[in-house]
Amino acid sequence: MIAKIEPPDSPLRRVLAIMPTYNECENIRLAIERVLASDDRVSLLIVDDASPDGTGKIVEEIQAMNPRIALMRRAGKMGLGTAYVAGFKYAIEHDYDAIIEIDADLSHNPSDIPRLLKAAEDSHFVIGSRYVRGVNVINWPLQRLILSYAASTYSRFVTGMPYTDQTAGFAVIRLEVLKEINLDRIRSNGYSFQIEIKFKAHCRGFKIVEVPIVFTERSQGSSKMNRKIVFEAIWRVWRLRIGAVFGRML
Ligand SMILES: Nc1nc2c(ncn2[C@@H]2O[C@H](COP(=O)(O)OP(=O)(O)OP(=O)(O)O)[C@@H](O)[C@H]2O)c(=O)[nH]1
Ligand SMILES: [Mg+2]
Repeated sequence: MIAKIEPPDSPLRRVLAIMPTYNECENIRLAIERVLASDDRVSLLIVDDASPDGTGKIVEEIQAMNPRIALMRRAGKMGLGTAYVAGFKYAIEHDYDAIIEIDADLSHNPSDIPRLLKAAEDSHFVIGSRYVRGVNVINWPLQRLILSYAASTYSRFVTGMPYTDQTAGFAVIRLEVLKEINLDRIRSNGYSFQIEIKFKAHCRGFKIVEVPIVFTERSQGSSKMNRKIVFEAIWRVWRLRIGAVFGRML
């Protein structure tokens, strides 16, 4: 039985949206504009892994004119999980109240940010969920939808977490959660990173809620999803569960 932590009741004043990028030159301008327009409390950190298409260069130019944007450039493609961990550490160092996880490909609608932030007023972790009220995914081929839905169902079964969208990559996480988790022990990278972070918050007793969002398949650029990411998720959830049983994963 997990002891629940009291829900937070402090307002969110400073929020950092973290956006990992790899080859998003067609999307990045609009993504930046829309995230910053969504809510005045939001600043943006872009974590770019030396995108060969010049995404980092574009961000550098926009950033020079806007103090609400920060850019972290890494030497090469190191994966989504480590990009987020680097962003989480930046948020802790710079004293933000919460972070937003959001993709750069506009699959996550920045206009949903105020609704997610509202829910985070009395929750530690808000999942922007595709499956909490039916299936809200636009333009995915059926097999991709089945894979994603099956991954959530499988993860729910293995981890015991009740949330319908376990691999969701659109979320608000309050800093108290990130400070409590040992970020250096996060090992997963692809979809399983999203499961791992939820699992660690869940096991600590933080209040996690799902808020419905509509997810739209990217119209520009290409997906970084691959078989390795899927296989990683399949075995990683068992490792999380077994680690939790032996009390070693936190
Ligand atoms: N910094 C960094 N960002 C990454 C890496 N891999 C993916 N991303 C970014 O992470 C976000 C999600 O990646 P996507 O390719 O959209 O993956 P996905 O959403 O699982 O797949 P699709 O639904 O097909 O778009 C995007 O903003 C990518 O640019 C990486 O290795 N490093
Ligand atoms: Mg995507």
